[in-house]
Amino acid sequence: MLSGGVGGARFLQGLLHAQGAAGTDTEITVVANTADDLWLHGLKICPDLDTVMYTLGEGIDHERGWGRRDETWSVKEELAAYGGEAPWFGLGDRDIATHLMRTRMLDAGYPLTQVTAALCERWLTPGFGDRLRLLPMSDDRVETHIAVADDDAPSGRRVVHFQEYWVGMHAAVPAEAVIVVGQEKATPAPGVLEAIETADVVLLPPSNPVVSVGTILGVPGIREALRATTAPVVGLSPIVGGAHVRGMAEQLLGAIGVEVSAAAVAEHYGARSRDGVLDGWLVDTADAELVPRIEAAGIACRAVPLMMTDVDATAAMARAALELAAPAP
Ligand code: GDP
Ligand code: FO1
Ligand code: CA
Repeated sequence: MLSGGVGGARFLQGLLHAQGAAGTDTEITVVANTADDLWLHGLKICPDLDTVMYTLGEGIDHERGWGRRDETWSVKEELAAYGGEAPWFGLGDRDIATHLMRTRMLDAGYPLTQVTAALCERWLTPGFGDRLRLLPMSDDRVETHIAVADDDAPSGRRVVHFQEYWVGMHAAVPAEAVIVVGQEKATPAPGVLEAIETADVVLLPPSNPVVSVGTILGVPGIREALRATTAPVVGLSPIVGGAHVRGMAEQLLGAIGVEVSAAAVAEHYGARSRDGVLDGWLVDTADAELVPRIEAAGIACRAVPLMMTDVDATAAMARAALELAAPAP
């Protein structure tokens, strides 16, 4: 499964619930987006890796969908009192411990893949053993930046880190361009290509098509591996009824010139038979009228309820995706 943060993590919970006890021999490899990552106060912060890790490890704050539950913000308050950088970015005291551990291991020379595995010893191993593996999409630095209009700039634009656009500016202004720094030079993290090649099925959860799934597909080699794998590749639309369910996918799809619709996102990923990666695509029942258009694009398609309102609803989505991938005999 390729994953962003909140959307991917919630889908993963549904997938595991759908597997239930019968799934004890099911192995899931999650390849998470790392282009949201940022350095702040000398700490390396990996929002999507941490959201998946905390969610599955039951340390997540459910209201926010990110960061730790039972969190306190003393360090954040003290940093703000000093006029520290990016006071708008909510660094919780418990969360900072994760960033301190990660940063120390990175400074010691461990690649992000190994750092992530070490942190998952605490968060995932107790509950999942080696059934669930969390990999960064790459150990190389890849960072999403957004160009926004700026009348004071000679070029009329300025570029901000994705986190400043989303958290600092609430995506309140249009994104004029999405620049993924380091995308072309990045290599897939160890184990990523092999997981895709040996998978029984590859799932694209309803994650952000531009800054979560898009940045993973943009790592050289990953799109090719998806096109080459014998595993069916099935995705679920993050766009329902012509709108994102949460976040800023609408603004970012606009920046890359893709219409905000369940069909346009599927066409953007493309049918495997037409130089794309998808074999199947699930849309919400609200978008049932788009099914023929998506099938005409060479992608098998079904309309099912796609709102992850609770783990049972999400499990039903996961089952529908697996069914679309391998129709029962
Ligand atoms: P992020 O990295 O924390 O932004 O999380 P993801 O990229 O994994 O997922 C964000 C995307 O999930 C957004 O584009 C939302 O539209 C989508 N999303 C969130 N909740 C739901 C849901 O219940 N159903 C569907 N279909 N999409 C959802
Ligand atoms: N999202 C916010 O909306 N506000 C925050 O203050 C915030 C802090 C934060 C700290 C650590 C972390 O791992 C994630 C954090 N997020 C925050 C979520 C982050 O912006 C995610 O990248 C987005 O949700 C999109 O993936
Ligand atoms: Ca993200």
